[in-house]
Amino acid sequence: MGQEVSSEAFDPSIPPAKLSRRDLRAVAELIKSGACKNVVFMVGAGISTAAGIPDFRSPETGLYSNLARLELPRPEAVFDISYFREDPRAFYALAQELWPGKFKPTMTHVFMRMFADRGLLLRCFTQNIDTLELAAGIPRDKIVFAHGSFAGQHCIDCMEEFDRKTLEEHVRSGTPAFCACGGLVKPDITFFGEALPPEFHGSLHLLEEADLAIVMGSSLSVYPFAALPQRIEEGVPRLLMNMEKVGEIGSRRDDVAWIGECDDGVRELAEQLGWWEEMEGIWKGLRGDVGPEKPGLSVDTLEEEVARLTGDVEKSLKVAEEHKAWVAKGLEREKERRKSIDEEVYGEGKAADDGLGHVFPHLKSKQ
Ligand code: CNA
Repeated sequence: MGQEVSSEAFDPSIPPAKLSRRDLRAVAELIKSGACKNVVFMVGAGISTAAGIPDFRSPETGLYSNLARLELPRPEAVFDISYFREDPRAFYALAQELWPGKFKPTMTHVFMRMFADRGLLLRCFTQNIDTLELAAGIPRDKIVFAHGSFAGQHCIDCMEEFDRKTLEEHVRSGTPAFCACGGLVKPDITFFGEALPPEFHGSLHLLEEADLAIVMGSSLSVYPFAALPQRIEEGVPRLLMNMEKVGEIGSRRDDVAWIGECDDGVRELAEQLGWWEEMEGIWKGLRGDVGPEKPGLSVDTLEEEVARLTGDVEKSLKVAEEHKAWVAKGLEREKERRKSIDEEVYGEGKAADDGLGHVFPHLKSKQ
């Protein structure tokens, strides 16, 4: 079970203004009073760990620590557009594991849907790419996929839309898909080195309209998303439900920081709101007969997958010699492109620090 913690930056003797206390029960009371009609959620990988999808940064179980054992120059490379151009195989291995339909929404996803069902959800800003928000029944127009998602797919060169079924077949067979122009195809997930989708920037103004903000399952370490809680107006209650204290939530009078598993936190809140029975019913209905929770992505599975993909890709490149030539040419082009960006950013003859996010420094992780 979780616990409320106060922030060192805030004098806990100062009473809250909107909330009766700084705890979950007080947040539930506020919602029940009818004062919250424009609720904003800001969520990250931690809300999907209970579904079996590892987050990035949890020690041992996180995706980065798993990927670190694969032959990547660095774990983040799996989401780096420059690396993808050079070698798409690791990403395709991951895509096969994360392809929508394999995982079921968690209690936390259903909790957010309960707000949508009641007309109280202003927006759910998610960093996740697993589309479990949609699977939970949250309407598409209430979700902002801040880092893109598997919901669309395009060529990374000519940006032409690619046929979904064909990409799905490629992902399933583990063979990178190429567009008619020769460019690689990837799902519309925003990689390091790419601009965030327009829907992210176009929705930021909504944060100012929020009358309650709930942050769940994020390390708040990837910018610009990490700065969203600061855009909530002063005086509007903000609730953090996370395994660890993150960001600056706890620094304002009406901040509540609850540390624990978000599924436990939402259950507690739902019980206090009188939503629990309905919520559990929806959750069970969505799970259907899926049986026991799918285990998380194992390192072995990923390693086997990358090994298999290596074989498959080589086979398919043998059959399609022009693809091989294209990959070699693309590599050369990419090296040239990186070199000229490095020179532009760091001066002639100077290399980039780590090749991550230097094209769009604001996307670079703090870690
Ligand atoms: P992160 O940096 O991995 O942080 C996750 C946070 O959630 C950490 O603070 C954890 O302590 C916390 N956490 C983990 N499990 C739970 C839990 N059950 N209850 C409460 N808190 C928990 O992930 P962020 O989302 O902050 O980082 C942004 C990246 C992660 C985005 O670009 C995503 O695309 C990317 N990502 C997404 C997925 C997904 O779609 N499910 C999976 C892995 C990474």
